[in-house]
Amino acid sequence: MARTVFVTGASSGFGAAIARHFAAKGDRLILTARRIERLEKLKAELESSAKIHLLQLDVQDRSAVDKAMASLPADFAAVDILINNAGLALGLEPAHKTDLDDWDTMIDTNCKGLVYCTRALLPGMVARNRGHIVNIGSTAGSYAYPGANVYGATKAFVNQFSANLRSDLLGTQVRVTCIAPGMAETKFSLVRFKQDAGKAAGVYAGSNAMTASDIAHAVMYVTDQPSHLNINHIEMMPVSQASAGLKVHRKG
Ligand code: NDP
Ligand code: 8X3
Repeated sequence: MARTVFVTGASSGFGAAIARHFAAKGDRLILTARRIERLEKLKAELESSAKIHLLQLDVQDRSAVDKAMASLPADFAAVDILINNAGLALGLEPAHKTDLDDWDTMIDTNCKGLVYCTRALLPGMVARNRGHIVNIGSTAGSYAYPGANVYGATKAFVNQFSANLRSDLLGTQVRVTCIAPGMAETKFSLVRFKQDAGKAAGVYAGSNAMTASDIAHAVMYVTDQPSHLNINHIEMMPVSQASAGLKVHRKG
């Protein structure tokens, strides 16, 4: 049976790949992001295989999130799967040199936006006793690296919020999964380095990084499990990436 899937940040990267994978199964999709023209292109690509509803949505805007959910057409209103994917990193400077506005934006998007979307759709899932929330975290939420300061902290929030949701939802059939990828080649670094294409390309050069489709495969795996089974957490990295030990700064 076709599922109704709500994807945040569907205009690029993981979100667009996730949309393609669900569309290939014939699921109904609500695709959201700020850049509506990109969503329109994706809809044109996918609408031969899936029913698609687009919403221009900035997840940082709490009242816009509430209005968007209330505006869903009847055949899209009973959301089965929420993919909380919209997010970003801004900057890689040490904490004492960062732009505080960048920190605000990351917290407002990666934490508050994710919470707003979850809170808006969760009551319906609980009432129907059916649903799945898939949160896109990051290895940056578990492993510290220089310049990850607030970005990593927002993803640690995603990880713990996911675990805490499971506690609250015990006794219901609503599932929660956190998928925490390491380095994957998308527009992520272009956004982080504020459109500096050279710097962004340098992140992935020679790394054989993961692709957006790799992450979409993981999303399909967790959402295709039989209904008695909850995959709590998936951490995934390219083989070329690993946490490689603590560093010591020595005098002299
Ligand atoms: P992209 O930059 O390619 O895509 C990010 C998506 O998030 C875009 O669709 C963008 O849409 C959307 N977005 C950003 N801000 C907002 C907002 N305020 N409201 C609504 N949508 C928003 O990056 P990725 O696909 O790589 O990133 C997707 C998620 O994966 C993020 O949460 C990121 O932190 C996480 N991640 C990425 C990794 C990587 O290495 N690429 C690794 C681990 C996690 P628009 O600008 O049109 O609004
Ligand atoms: C993105 C992965 O390693 O760039 O969340 O922080 S990393």
